[in-house]
Parts: sequence; structure tokens; C-alpha cells
Amino acid sequence: MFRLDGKVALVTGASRGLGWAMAQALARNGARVVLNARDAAAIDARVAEIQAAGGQAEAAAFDVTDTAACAAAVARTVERHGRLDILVANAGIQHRSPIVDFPIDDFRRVIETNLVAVWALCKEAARVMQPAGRGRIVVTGSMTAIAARPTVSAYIASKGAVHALTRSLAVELGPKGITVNCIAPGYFATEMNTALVNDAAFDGWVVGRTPVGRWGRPEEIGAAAAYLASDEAAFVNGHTLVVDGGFSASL
Ligand code: GCO
Repeated sequence: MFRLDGKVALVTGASRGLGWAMAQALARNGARVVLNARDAAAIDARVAEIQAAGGQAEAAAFDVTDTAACAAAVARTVERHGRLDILVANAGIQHRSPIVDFPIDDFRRVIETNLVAVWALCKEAARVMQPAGRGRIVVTGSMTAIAARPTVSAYIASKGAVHALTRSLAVELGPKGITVNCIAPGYFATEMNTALVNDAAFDGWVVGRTPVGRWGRPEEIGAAAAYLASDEAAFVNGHTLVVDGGFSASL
């Protein structure tokens, strides 16, 4: 079950954190994975790691806020491999500041990366999946779009929109054989959260509020992405799969 042999996937933000974990999981299950990140050297190293482990991978270094680059990457993938079966629109950034001090330019940057780029990638992927009558789109949302905390208003707004976009596209693309689902991570010890992990009070709060009593491990997100990308998940559509150790289920 959950094999992806013969499938071609594009994963954005794949050089580290949750994106890297998802790219590894898809490759481990047999997919040919196109890994995206802004940093060409970082993504080349990750491609080499997957290849060394016997997987199929190639690099696509571009900034997801460059919508022309997004379109070109999808077109190049189809040109090279004749298909794009799976999109994992994961790349995202964080900016933390009380709203009263939050620079509008930082707000716009977060929205451009976490929402506009995700929308643009979904558009390009749908354009090539539709003729095939099949596709899997997985977007990275956030538990904070379900239960918020202070000082991350741009991130939460962007992720809340991504959760809504998931439902919108699931309804529009479902009839074309394309499912669209969202993975909403809880607190994971990724590079984006290094400052939080290293803050003893915040670390204690996360561990105390999470029923399983720890931060998430990136590989635990990889398994969720591999499932949603699989043939077995054909009847899962418009769903937000929360992977948070029970954090958002608890008072
Ligand atoms: C923060 C964190 C969160 C997590 C994750 C939780 O500052 O609270 O960055 O946003 O990264 O998104 O779901």
C-alpha cells in the first residue's frame, strides 16, 4: 500500500524541515521527486542524498514567489517526464512580531510566500493534471490556523487562507480526478522553530500542552504526505490532516 512507483512529484521548500521529510518519504515510496528550494547548493545536496539512498530525485532551484519560475518548473517537469502526479506546496516563511509593530512589508512577504505562491503552484499543477484526469495536491497548513497564538498574525492569516484554499480547490478539481488536501503540522522541531525550541519556557509550554508530551519529528509529517499522495487516498479530498500530537484536541 501507499506505493508511488512511476509517479512524479514536485515538493517546494524541500531542502530542510518538513519539506525535506516529505520529499524523502515520497522518494522512499517510489516517486521521482523534483525538489525545490531557493538555495541551489542545498537542494543539490538533498538530491544527492536521495539518489545515494537509491531514490529518484532532481533539483529545481527557484523562489516560489516568482510565479513565472513556478510555471516554468511545472512545464519543465512535464517536458522531461511526461507527467506531474503530485504537488506538495510546502514552502513557507514565518515572521513574529506584535501586530502593533508588524511591518506591512513583512506581512506582504509572508502572504506572498505562504499563500500567493501556493495558489500559483496549485494553478500550474492543475493545468497539467487535468488532462491526465488524475492528480494529488497536498498543501502545508498549520495547527495555528485552527488555534492561534499571539505575534504570528501574518503566518496564521496565510495558513488560514491555505486551509480554505484546500476546500475551494478540492471542490473545483475533484470532478477532474484531482484531490486537494492540507497537512496541518503542530509544533515540529524544524529550523523555522529553532528560536522556539531553544526558549525553555516555550519548549516547556509545547511539551506540556501536547498530549503525547513532545515536539513533532519531521519524518512523522513525511508519512502523512506519502499517504495523501497515494492511490489509496483517492477518496480523501478537501481534508485537513492535523499532525500535532493532540495539541489542538486538548484544552
Ligand atoms: C510559531 C510556530 C508555528 C509552527 C507551526 C504550528 O511561531 O508559533 O512557527 O507557526 O511552526 O506552524 O502549526
